[in-house]
Amino acid sequence: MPGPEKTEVGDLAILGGRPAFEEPLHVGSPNIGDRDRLRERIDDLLDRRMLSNGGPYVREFERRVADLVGVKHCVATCNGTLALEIAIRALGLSGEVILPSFTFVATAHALQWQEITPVFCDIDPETCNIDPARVHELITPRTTGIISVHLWGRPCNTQALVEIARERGLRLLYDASHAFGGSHRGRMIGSFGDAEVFSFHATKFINTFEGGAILTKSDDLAEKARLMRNFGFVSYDNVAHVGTNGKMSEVAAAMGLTSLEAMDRFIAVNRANHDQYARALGGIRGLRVLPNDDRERCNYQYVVVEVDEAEAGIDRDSIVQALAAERVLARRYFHPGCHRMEPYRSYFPHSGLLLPVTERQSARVFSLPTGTSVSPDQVAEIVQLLALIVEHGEALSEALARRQAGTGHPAIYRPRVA
Ligand code: T4K
Repeated sequence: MPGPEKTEVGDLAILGGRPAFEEPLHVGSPNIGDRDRLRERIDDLLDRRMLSNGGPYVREFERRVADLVGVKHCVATCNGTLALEIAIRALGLSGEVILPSFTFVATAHALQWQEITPVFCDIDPETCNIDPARVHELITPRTTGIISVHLWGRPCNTQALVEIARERGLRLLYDASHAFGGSHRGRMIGSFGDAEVFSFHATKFINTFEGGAILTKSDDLAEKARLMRNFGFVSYDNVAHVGTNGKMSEVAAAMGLTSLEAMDRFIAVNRANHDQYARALGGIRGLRVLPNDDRERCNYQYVVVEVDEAEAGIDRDSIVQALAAERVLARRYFHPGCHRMEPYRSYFPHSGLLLPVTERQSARVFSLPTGTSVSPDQVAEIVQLLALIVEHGEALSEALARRQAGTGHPAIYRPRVA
């Protein structure tokens, strides 16, 4: 139930008012498809006693995803990180690989985990994706590939990247964790580069509880990835490759198939929320929702707001803090950039000097709750809160600064939620 409407700055929970929401609103609250259908599938897989290791639901899920993307092979995995690790290994990446720092840390960890050096590249200020013009400068004799991320589902400059990869003999892998269901230049994401990787984690708009997939048109790469996903087993007692256990379980695939059946509805809800936020926030000074290309297909699963502090009179972190007090748990994805996280911060302490756009953008953006668990009324209320926060931006900033100086607590905290 929403709380009383807030009109005065003193109504804000950060200044002592009652929180606007009784239950926290999350970024990444899962979308759940038809529960009866899911239960039927779970009963079926329990009856058949086939729970993992390439059962019929995983094979069906792979087929459905491959068909949707229009790519020959889909290799489903237990999560997106393992999909990245396997793809990196199957592609034979080694030495140094170029990637954006402005991504979830899994993109970098998937390399470092295999003792491959992640080389962080700056981003384009508008798309927040890797800037192909900067990629050139980072190529050395040790570079073997590029991992580009379709951040928040917004496609990378694939044309420029493929040219660089071709010219310099590099492999090109996309981390498409956010971009399932999207298209670019009329072609589905998942079909670009040597391979692309999706995440089907609970927080993604299509989820398999935990899950991921590698998409590729290459028979050879798909074969290698399939072997690596299952310890390298070719047959019962014949191992042809070093491998890991990256298999998707049957129950995960059952959830995935059920999610896919509701995909159009999830996208419609995401899009309605996105458009409602974009329209309403367009009227608040210093805030804007990053746009998607409406001519393309898009899952609209992230609503990303950019804050112009000079115009808004308040910085991003103070806004996020004020929202958290209202139980709106906006997220600073992907602050502060991988280069400021360990072990990368210690390995490359000065890399921020080469990443000015990353540093700037990672301090300006935040993501708002959306998905099927957020209603239009709740969106409207979040917008009202933002309007009040910005209207009293200067006063709020001063109050927060005074409080911080008094307590010594950092401005951002992770609220405890039930
Ligand atoms: N590459 C990229 C670009 C990625 O974004 C990711 C994952 C990966 C690779 C790796 O894919 P996976 O191996 O994860 O498949 C979350 C997700 O755990 C992560 O999958 C996702 N990206 C990332 C963007 O978001 P955190 O650290 O923000 O998780 P956490 O626990 O704070 O959860 C996010 C919010 O979702 C919370 O506010 C609570 C809510 N939530 C979460 C879960 C799991 C729910 O309401 N229900 C749930 O069941 O990473």
